[in-house]
Amino acid sequence: MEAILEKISKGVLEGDLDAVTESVKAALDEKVSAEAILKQGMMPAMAEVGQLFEDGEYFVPELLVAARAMQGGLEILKPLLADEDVEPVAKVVTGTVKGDLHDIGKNLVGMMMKGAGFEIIDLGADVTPEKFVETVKSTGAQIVAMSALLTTTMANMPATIKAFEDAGMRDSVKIMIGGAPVTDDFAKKIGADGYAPDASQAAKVALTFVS
Ligand code: B12
Repeated sequence: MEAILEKISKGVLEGDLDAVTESVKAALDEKVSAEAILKQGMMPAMAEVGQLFEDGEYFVPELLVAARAMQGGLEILKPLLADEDVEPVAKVVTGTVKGDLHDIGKNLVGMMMKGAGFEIIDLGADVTPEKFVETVKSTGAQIVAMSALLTTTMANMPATIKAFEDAGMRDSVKIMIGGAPVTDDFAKKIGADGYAPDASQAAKVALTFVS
């Protein structure tokens, strides 16, 4: 198991999409769980990519190919992390806030929530406050899950909450936030209803809103 997980890590680190998809498939054939592939193979590699970027050894092109390799692996794991047959417990609108293009963590949150029985309405990345509000209005979603990976775009989280207040909808929707720079303190400060540091805890927090 170690060797195949190492191959997956190396693939993400080198941005080698084919190596990642092939070794993820091989790991599943070896009966390695989707969770182990994600938590012990792909996520530590992505963290290392971030560190290399911070250290000035990687630049944006390396981030992009690593992200593409990570997304390729996630696509294969998707059906295993999200059980398609569950009756939806509530609708969740997911999106990365305005100005922010990071969507890997947000996608993972959506997959884990889907696995926990939620219906996901994904708005993608660079989502304006108005778009979040419009979508909740048109779909009747009960939960909004916002992601931000940049300290500069975190400010669009309170802006989105304000847009819900201005639309007179703040009391009819639960708003949860997350992303690497986001903290529980920040969530409390801006009046969000919930925060989670990772995707599996995000699904647990969402469940507390409906139980
Ligand atoms: C991949 C990546 C990119 C890719 C994104 C591709 C994509 N499709 O997502 C690309 C190349 C596009 C990119 C661009 C940039 N990036 Co970038 N990027 C990263 C990197 C390496 C990994 C992010 C990632 O996917 N992590 C893996 C996922 C699984 O983790 P995660 O997102 O944190 O999500 C988890 C939790 O946070 C949580 N979570 C996430 N969302 C939510 C939502 C809710 C509701 C909840 C409850 C939980 C939750 O659950 C997730 C799963 O467990 C990080 C480094 C890092 N260590 O984070 C830098 C990083 C975020 N990027 C950074 C920067 C500076 C940039 C650029 C400005 C670079 C540039 N000069 O152009 C641009 C900005 C573009 C833009 N406008 O958004 C900085 C941000 C610094 C800061 N403090 O603001 C970082 C931290 C790198 C660094 N160390 O300097 N980037």
